[in-house]
Amino acid sequence: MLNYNKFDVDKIREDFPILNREVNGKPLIYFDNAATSQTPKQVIDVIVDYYSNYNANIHRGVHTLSQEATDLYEQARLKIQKHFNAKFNHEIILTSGTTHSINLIANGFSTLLGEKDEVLVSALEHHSNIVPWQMLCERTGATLKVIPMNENGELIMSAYEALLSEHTKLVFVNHISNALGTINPIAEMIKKAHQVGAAVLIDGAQSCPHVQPDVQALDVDFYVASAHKMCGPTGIGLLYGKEEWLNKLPPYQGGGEMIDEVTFEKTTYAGLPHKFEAGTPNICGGIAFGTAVDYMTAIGFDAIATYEHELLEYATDKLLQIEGLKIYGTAKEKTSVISFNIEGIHPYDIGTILDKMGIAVRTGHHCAQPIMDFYKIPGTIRASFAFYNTKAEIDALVEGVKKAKMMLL
Ligand code: 7TS
Repeated sequence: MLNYNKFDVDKIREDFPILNREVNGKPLIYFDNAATSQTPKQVIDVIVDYYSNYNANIHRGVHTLSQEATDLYEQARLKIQKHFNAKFNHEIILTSGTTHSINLIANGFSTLLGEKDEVLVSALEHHSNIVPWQMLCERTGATLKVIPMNENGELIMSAYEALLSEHTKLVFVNHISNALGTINPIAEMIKKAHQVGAAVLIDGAQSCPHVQPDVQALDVDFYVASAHKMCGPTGIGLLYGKEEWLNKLPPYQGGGEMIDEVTFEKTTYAGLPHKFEAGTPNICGGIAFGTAVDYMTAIGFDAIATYEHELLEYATDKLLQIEGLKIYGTAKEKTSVISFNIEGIHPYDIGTILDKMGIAVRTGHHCAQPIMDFYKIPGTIRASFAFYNTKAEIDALVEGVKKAKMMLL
């Protein structure tokens, strides 16, 4: 087990081989962490070990390799259960990621909603927490309503309360906005939804790299996330669901692993979590997800949050000194994401010049077009920081933006 007694960014950076590479002849500065985080060697080692030593299909072989792989996969589920403080191990469904998890729930609710029902989505959502619900509404005739936001990028709680009624069956909101970094008041929102009998799905894709959610304390019905944003591999993520809800929902995909008995007349389904895990899963990814959780826990989520907040304040202050630079998303509660534009310059042009300097940022609408429409902009430049970034890298970003501005104006 790792032991990081004191938060030491130089020591942490040694865990990330990719941070040693150059891009366009310059040391890589990676500020696209909200899209995907980098992978520490502890996680890479587990992936290499899996394919080198015990690659086998799980839950079905009596042979040693299959048993070893099954044990490690199920141990990973236990680690994830503990991390999110789920009451039961079988409430953790391993999926291919946030998008898969949301679609699984949206599909399940097709059987539970009707024309009089309403579902609420926040104005701050990623497309993957909008489109599956629109598809659900098309299938069921239910109505999708939007919880509005203010100029700072905060949800308007009085409007949320006004939208809630006995018709509201589901509320879906992200814990943290990927485009603006806003931390939403989800505990309060869950409580209010439950008062009218609505279930709540929290999209934790952007929160899990920064905080450790306690699903029981939150009393949330569904919580979803992707491993690749929290130091794990792509193609694996989780759906936490309360046991009673998961029992109520039908399976999403049919196939091997999710059945109890199959005949041509009738098939009965397996219990949780297997009912929702058809086919051969991402075995190596699941095991490595467990290691990523171990890794971040060893660094410490409190230490991560404190350090990243320091980076956020430092970068906000420095960037705002650049004339013509505007930050979108100025919520009081905010994580280490800065979306900005420079007057008169297209975000894409700045992003391209920064890349020439080895600095990776994301430009565009960040799969959150309604937010861009709200601000009447085509997109932003987004710098998103992780616990392995440094103030020196932020200085380089600020200098890079200044240079780009000079070149383009
Ligand atoms: N929800 C939120 C809030 C996200 O930020 C993302 C990905 C997703 C859902 C989808 O996650 P996936 O792992 O299933 O793809 N966000 C981003 C981003 O901000 N830039 O690239 C991907």
